[in-house]
Amino acid sequence: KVHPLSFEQRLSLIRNKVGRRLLEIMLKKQSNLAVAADVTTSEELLSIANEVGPQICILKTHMDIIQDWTESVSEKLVHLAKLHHFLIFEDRKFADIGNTVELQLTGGIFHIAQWADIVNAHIIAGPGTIQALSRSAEHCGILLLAQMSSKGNLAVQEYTQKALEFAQQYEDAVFGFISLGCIGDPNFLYFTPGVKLEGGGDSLGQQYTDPKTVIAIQGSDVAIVGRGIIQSSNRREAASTYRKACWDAYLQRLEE
Ligand code: S5P
Repeated sequence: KVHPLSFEQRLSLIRNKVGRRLLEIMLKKQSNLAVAADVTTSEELLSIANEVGPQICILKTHMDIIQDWTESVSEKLVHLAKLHHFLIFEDRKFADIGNTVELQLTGGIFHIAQWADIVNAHIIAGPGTIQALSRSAEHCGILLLAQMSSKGNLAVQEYTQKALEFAQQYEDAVFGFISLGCIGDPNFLYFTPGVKLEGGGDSLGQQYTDPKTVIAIQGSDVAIVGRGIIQSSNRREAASTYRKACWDAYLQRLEE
């Protein structure tokens, strides 16, 4: 299942603009590391973005866990993203009917469509979810959840195949997947959460795999690392260690 193509070769295969911009950033920074900044204050979120910014291609946010969110937080994030050359991925996991998703994407207090480069969606509600996202956020690239990292999750077999079919139908808007590795089509990019150098898990079903397994063996393109970096006493150094481990794993995949 793991294809032999390099990121340079994939550039011409990705139809979505944001996907191509991401690949360019990855190649320039030699980074296929995304950091999940799962903290609850805007001060910490922004300081993480600044600390790990130079090492990452993506900062992944959960805006709804920030206790003091205001529009200026998103403005400052966008500023840091430009400064350090990374994309912002709001991990909202849209999962409702199209009409509701459109309101969630553009309305509320978060106005996700105004600042996120990438958003993601479950496929449980059918293609209307994707249609809504691509219509109301033309400049956002979309990732579909094809597999999950948590114990007992239902995104397996036919469900995963369905996600691939949906993506192929909306290739202008969808450029990749949340998955455990490559699920078969090199025209998409694969983003894998549940990554930690030491492996293991947490008390709520998270299951960790190391970067080398995820990228070199399972064929994922971008590793999403949260607590492995966020809970480290030196986040800058941890991000640098992870960036190198993930990029080396990508180079190793190319050699095989
Ligand atoms: O299947 C998934 C999908 C996602 S997007 N499993 C996940 O863990 N995630 C997200 O990745 C999760 O919401 C969190 O932000 C991050 C993993 O964080 P960590 O601290 O466990 O590395």
